Amino acid sequence: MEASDNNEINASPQREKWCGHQFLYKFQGFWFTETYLETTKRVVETLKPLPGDVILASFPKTGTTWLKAILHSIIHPSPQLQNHPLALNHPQELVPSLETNLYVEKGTELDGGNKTPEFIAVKHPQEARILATHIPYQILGDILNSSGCKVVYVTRNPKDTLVSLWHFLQKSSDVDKDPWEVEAAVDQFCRGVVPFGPYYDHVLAYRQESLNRPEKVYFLTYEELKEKSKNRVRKLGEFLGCPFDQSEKGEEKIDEIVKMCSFETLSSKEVNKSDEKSSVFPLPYSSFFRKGEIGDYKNYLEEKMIAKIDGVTEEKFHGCGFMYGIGI
Ligand code: PAP
Repeated sequence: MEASDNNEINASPQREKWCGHQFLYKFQGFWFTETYLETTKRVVETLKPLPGDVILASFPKTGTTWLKAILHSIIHPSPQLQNHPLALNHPQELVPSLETNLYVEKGTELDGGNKTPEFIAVKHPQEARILATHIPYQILGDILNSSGCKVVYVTRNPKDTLVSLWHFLQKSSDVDKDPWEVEAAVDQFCRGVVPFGPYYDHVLAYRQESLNRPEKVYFLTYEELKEKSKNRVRKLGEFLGCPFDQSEKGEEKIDEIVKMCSFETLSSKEVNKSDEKSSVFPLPYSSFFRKGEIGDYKNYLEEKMIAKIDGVTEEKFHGCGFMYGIGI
């Protein structure tokens, strides 16, 4: 870390009003809520990934819950469907997130703090723990590269990502009193002023790392996971060192994972339908499952909003040779 970054840790950060009477704070070029700014700094200061760890990185609302379910199913296969971990547990509980969950309560840091949850405590350095994060590569990259851990990054087209985020925010209590109008959401998203934003910088840095070091970072999109589910699950298995055999049995295992982790199956489980507040997040368990479709933004964004986001996508993604995010 540069000396100027250390100064930034202690200086008052730039801030901008967001919705729900909250402010977002700028740190190393990215925007955070007050809580996540603090937890992100603690992650950066204390996290030491182990060589066997798998880190699921994503911008919020791009498929994190889905990937949590898939990675858990690949790494910890369950022979029984009845007692399958995903039949009884929310994917957000099976795979904890660092800054939005584990580090929110002080003392749960992965440095052996006295509240470190049992299932996350280090048992064997080669054992795979699956941990999730929304922290940008620009901030977490050095730490990720300090160990042999593997990184899976999922992204989603910007318009569906924004619409999903907008819906998610409608569930939080303060938004009633201080709404986030769609137009303001589009404007802030395009300027990058959303939690963990700018979205575009977030995606591009992980993508670049996956191009530089494909054995370290696997990059995939929500849309290809929908359209080529079996192929992507097979590739994830290979990347994670848990390949499926080429036999009929291997195919069956992939089919089972695709089906178990589908939106239809997961969203029908009692644990995922529950309106109770989640133990890992101050929102109901059900808030992580809404529609799970490609192109739902068409039902919420006006033409001029679509054009505005597409303009930024063209400049940021297409300008870098990443031909993604428009025409979906
Ligand atoms: P997070 O980053 O806060 O953890 P994340 O899981 O990335 O959230 O995003 C939730 C989105 O994924 C929701 O999209 P929507 O608002 O457009 O519907 C949610 O419905 C969708 N989602 C959750 N699980 C699945 C799944 N198994 N398959 C497809 N989409 C899913």
